[in-house]
Amino acid sequence: MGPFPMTLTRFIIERPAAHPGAPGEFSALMAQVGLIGKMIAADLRRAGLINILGTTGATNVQGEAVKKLDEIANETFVNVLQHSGLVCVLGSEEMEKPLHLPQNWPQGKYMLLFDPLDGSSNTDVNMPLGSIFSILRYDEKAGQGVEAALIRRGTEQVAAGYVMYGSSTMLVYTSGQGVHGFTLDPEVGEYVLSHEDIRMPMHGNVYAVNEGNYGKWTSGIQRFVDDLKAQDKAKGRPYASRYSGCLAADVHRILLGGGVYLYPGEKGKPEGKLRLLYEANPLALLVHQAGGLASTGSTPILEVEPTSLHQRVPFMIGSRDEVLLGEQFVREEARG
Ligand code: FBP
Repeated sequence: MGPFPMTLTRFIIERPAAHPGAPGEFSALMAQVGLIGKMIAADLRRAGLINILGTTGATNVQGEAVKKLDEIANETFVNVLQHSGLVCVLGSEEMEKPLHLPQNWPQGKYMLLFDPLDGSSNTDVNMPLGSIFSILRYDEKAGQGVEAALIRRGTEQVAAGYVMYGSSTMLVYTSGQGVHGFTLDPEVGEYVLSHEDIRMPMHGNVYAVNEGNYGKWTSGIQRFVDDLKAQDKAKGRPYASRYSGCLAADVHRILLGGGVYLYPGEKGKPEGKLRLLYEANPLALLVHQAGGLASTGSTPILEVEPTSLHQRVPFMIGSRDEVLLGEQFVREEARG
């Protein structure tokens, strides 16, 4: 028999220094996040067979039609974490208000912000999907309530990551000491270390953006994307366009191979589409830990002072060279 596999739980327990708070609690929490990923992956694999495609008929706080799979994924997060005893507050893309879990108080030291199913336009067409999560330590500012406790800068995250539902299911996370990827072994039902200490290339050759919105962008972003598409072999251009419709999947590709993903602001909608607390912040922490950058175009995402649970933010993330170039085009536009 070969070497005993490095499972997610073993990895965390064997690296206590690399994990926040009591390693036991943190590894238990990550094991719960892993369980959520397994349960959602199982639903996705059978989605077309068990009548869970399509919409519920409801509209969420984002004003989007709720997919049945969005609801199932959200319920899976809530059900697993409320019985964990580890998490006392939850904030989700699918829930207008945070969910306080008094039954987990005061022993539950953590709070979780999450996008239960990222890539909603892919749910019914068997394309990649993800779940994105951000872990904070509970710290209620006197009298400010649980919502205020959740609305924190990205630099205050103790851990973050995503589960990606692609040809294989992968859990990728950081707790501030590097970025590590685990592949779910369907035979054993365990996450096994497959990508230790991921380092993002400083420079890539792919870009991911919905170019259908080109006409809505400001000139700085238009010129940035034009530059990436220029016919200029000497400058390693044109870049290849790779946009999957799933942020987690596009960031996963860029984390491993370099490049840039952007969802910019638009004329009349400068805040863009993506949500700061449970999409941009967790992915920004990951990418920074892997040597990349994440920006609004002018401000590092992790330094954006949040004001509300579901606030949106213009988003640019990826290899250092590409994000710095994107910021340069935005600055030049601002200089006029
Ligand atoms: P959801 O979390 O609602 O899926 O929204 C995020 C997202 O689907 C990203 O995964 C993706 O990159 C982007 O929005 C796609 O948006 P658009 O369809 O406007 O290009």
